[in-house]
Amino acid sequence: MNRGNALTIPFVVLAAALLPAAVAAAEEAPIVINYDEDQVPDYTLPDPLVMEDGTPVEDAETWQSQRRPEVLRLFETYVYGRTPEPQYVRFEVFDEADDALDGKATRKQVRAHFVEDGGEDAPTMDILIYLPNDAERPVPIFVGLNFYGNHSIHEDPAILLSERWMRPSDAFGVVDNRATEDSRGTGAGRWPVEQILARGYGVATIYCGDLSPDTAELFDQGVIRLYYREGQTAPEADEWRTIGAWAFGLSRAVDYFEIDEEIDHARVAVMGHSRLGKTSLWAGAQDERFALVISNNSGCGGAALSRRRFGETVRRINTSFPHWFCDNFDQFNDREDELPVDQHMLIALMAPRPVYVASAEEDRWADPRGEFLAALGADSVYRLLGTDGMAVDEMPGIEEPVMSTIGYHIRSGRHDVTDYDWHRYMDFADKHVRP
Ligand code: GTR
Repeated sequence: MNRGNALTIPFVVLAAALLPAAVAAAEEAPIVINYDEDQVPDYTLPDPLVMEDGTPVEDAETWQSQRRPEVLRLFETYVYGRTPEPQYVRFEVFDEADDALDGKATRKQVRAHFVEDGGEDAPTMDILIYLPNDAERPVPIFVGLNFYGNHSIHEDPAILLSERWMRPSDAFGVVDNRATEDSRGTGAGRWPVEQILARGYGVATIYCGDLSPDTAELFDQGVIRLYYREGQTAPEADEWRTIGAWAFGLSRAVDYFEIDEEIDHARVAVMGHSRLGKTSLWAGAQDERFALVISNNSGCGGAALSRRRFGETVRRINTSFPHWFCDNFDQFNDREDELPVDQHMLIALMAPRPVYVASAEEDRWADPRGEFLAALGADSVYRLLGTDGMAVDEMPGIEEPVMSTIGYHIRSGRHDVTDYDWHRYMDFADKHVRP
């Protein structure tokens, strides 16, 4: 660990000096959560097709060479933080079995090493992969991060039980921040592995905590600390935090897919739920090797428009999860209208690749309408690039999926990933990625 203790003293003094003012300010303005559509403030979205200096973007070339890099830089600087170029990655296939899941699948477990001789404490990332045995090679694949370890997504006893730090959870069999044997398969409801294989896709997953533990105290103890300058003890205001580190891991998984001849690295779909859906969008925005990007109930800081301030708000998310976004994002607490971007522009960064946004009716915290409007708000960029954009201009009804290049559905039920969601993602992939 390269934390310089001497450096922490001035920060402590500074924090002590600032604390009373910060506490007073927080007391003055309680965080208000709005669930009333009539109370959504008037707002104007920044136009994805107008440069910061006011120049209109009128052709695909200008989007690709000028506006797209500009928008990406704005998200890096003000929302998610800059991600460093990977310095060292080595893959070790530590498990390979062609008779997994009653002979239906080939299972691989691959460890990515991020330091040459890191010793036991070095951060590593384990990719769990299932490929359908009866599908032609190379096989297209869905990849996504999971919340409680690779062993939580299926009961297959051969999956290595994660030994990494985890958020406490009785339901997921986590005791003293570590997974136990009881944890196996506890997240399987969100990962219908056999159904995905039956439709001819592979599926790969990584525990997000391998990259960055999901807590403000330890978040830099995965890959982030590896990229600190000498003496640096925290990311700068425009540097990556947890969401950036998680997205980095997804890109490293694609690095592996590129060298595994059984996997079709030109047909990789990235899927994520909730905080990990924010991450799949950020990964897809930065890394154009993802052929399809899926956001499942990603909400604030994901697919939902920040300016609507419906459900979770920028201030609320930065207060509850100070380690997710870069520190510059705090400037927009209660000042969403001053953001140089909104989340429709994040979705536009996927263009012209297919992107799918999914909401759930009861998931008001994530603002389903705001998720739909952000997807719709990317339409002008998708059309400029010659695609059909989003086929509707009004929010569709419950379980009426839209399957244009920008896809969308809202299903009944709560904040979750269901078989309904997965089958729509596969329908969408059948149509756009594997026609
Ligand atoms: C909530 C958070 C949301 C969403 C969710 C999740 O507590 O406010 O932004 O990310 O967690 O990841 O399940």
